[in-house]
Amino acid sequence: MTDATPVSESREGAVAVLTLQSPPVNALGSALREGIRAAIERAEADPAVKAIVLIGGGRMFSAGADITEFGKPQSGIGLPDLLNRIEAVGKPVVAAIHGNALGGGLETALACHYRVAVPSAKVGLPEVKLGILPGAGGTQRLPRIVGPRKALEVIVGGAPIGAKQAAAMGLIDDLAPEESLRAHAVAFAERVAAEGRPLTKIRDREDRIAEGRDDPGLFDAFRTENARRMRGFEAPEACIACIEAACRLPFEQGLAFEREQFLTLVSGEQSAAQRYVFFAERQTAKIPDVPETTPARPVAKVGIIGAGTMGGGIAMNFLNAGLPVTIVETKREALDRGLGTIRTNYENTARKGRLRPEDVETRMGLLTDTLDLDALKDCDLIIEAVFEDMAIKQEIFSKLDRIAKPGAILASNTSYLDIDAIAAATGRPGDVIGLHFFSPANVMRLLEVVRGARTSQDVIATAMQVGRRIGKIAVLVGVCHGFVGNRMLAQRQREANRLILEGVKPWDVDRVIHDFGLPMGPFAMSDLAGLDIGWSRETNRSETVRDLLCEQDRRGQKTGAGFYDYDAKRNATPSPVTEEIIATVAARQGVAQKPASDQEILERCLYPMVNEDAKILEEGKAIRASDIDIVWINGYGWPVYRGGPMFWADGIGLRRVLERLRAYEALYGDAFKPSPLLERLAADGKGFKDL
Ligand code: 3H9
Repeated sequence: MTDATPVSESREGAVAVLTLQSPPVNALGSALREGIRAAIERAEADPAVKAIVLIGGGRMFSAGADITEFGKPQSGIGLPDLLNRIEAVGKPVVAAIHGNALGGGLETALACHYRVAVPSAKVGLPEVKLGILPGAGGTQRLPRIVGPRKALEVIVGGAPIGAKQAAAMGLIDDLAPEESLRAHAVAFAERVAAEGRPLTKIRDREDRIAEGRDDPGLFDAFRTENARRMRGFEAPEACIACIEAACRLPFEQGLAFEREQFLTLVSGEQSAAQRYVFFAERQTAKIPDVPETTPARPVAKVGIIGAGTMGGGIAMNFLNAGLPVTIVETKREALDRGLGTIRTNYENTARKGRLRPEDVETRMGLLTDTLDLDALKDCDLIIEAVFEDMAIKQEIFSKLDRIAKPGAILASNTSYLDIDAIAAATGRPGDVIGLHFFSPANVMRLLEVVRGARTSQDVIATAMQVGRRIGKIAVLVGVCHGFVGNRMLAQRQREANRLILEGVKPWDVDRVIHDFGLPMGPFAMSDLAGLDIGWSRETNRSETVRDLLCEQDRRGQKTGAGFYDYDAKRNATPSPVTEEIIATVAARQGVAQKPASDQEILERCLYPMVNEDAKILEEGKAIRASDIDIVWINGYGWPVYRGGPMFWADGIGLRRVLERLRAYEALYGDAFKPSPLLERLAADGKGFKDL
């Protein structure tokens, strides 16, 4: 056994066992590829070897190609050639899979003659999420083994599937007991060698792809069904075209087609952006002054104050993760309403087949409801989710200071208030932190973890870990109005409001933002959220467009009208009433009417956000530019194929962004005043990526 090489070779009787040793994920970089080739060729040449088992050392079989190698010159054998080489071996080659076999990892397994896996293993072709496609034969081999319909789901969907499901599809030949994969795979290999079974090469199979030849319409049907989630992305269409080619062309020609498509995508802007996002997401966990070794506090019991939309949604995250939750309200009716909503949400999910009916009860069984704040005394983490009112929050935190056990983490879900002022209401500011969930809190992946001036390091470490435990992408931010995400949103909203007063139609602003790739524009979003958030008749000043819309009970989708008119199915149409209201406000304020091109709309909405990002970085309210990108991708639907606002601005070039900001500053004043950081980077010909 030689451990220093990326592939260790050992022998079990007549079976050569080749173990991939490239931690942490056995990414198929050049050294590992060369290692596999050499080991395979040795085993093939050795007459004493009758069969070969390829198995992953460490946590998994393989996470696929080494993503860091993309865009660099290739060294050593390429993955497609290596896999053709494996497939051509004249002895049975068996892939033994545990952990993950993803992307090139699964493609490697598909080039083997047999696949054995433990039930907990996951297999998949997630390349589409990196803006590419399986480029080592995956689009040609998978349809030949599972049929084009399933291949479309796996390749275009990109989600991994469990080994049992994969076995049911015929993708896995045999399931092994969890604890004895290696022995099981060796026995399997011995058996097939002894039986002299013909080697099954997936490339030779024609039976499953017949479906695609007999019913070529299935591809267009898939395109139509999935148009919405594929909107704006280049890779999904290329994946579909390759699977279509698999059904149409001989294997080698199909491979050549796949290669061509792969090379186009991998050198394109979308894939560069999506690969950047992959690494950026993983960066968020790294906090310079809170090392990964910081001991976290145990969190076994959670308390939530407020059973409204946010409180209920937050509670569901913890229930889903199997943590008991105590939820507190001031009035019985509010509590019952909140609990009813949680139950309905679970029941709807169960009805759609995404949750087992018995799990609804298990999750509800973890929930305790109470009107008594004292019931939170033994909670490890308490999250306050009441109205955005500093006085109320301070009162709650001063009560919590008396009630909560020592060491409990006291968190606020405020979306913009000062965490330090909230912490000051307690005698333990080190235990206080912000946990800003995004609505709907049980769905949205973003969690802004807001560190106060005195929040202690272990509280930060615990909050980040808890975030991951409940499936969120946790991003650490500092205290400022609106933190990172909403602070940027405010910039866009201000400009969007100014544009409509100048006579640009709200639907034109929305169209430009939607076409850019966001799920909806600012006015459609306001209608969805409700225009009356923070508005009341008592305090109404009849000044803004929103004031006038709300006065007429145009409060958004829920009242059937807002900026848009809505039909019973909530389809939106532009409203002449809104146009009149806007014209009235513009006339009152004396706003000069002027048209704006789509380019101007886009720049005026998005460049101030980029400028604000630079200020956020200067003030140290975010650790790194990529964290800001992750906030906007996961909290606001920024298109991942554009890599986040900072990445996007770097792509345009900060000199150009600066030039446009200055031009708008001359027209509109300070709102566009470039930040010193942006000026400095532009002057040096640098980007945010260089920070
Ligand atoms: C492909 O295969 C193309 C082929 O079709 C065609 C080729 C011609 N490469 O996520 P983690 C790093 S494309 C390089 O924290 P987990 C990761 O950055 C590939 N590095 O672990 C991290 O580094 P650090 C298709 C990789 O247990 C460390 O490994 N495959 C790769 O939470 C640990 O990762 C995929 O898209 C990689 N392929 O999750 C799968 N993968 O410690 C991508 C990981 O410095 N990978 N790293 O921050 C994953 O989805 C997850 O890593 C996995 C494990 C689920 C496997």
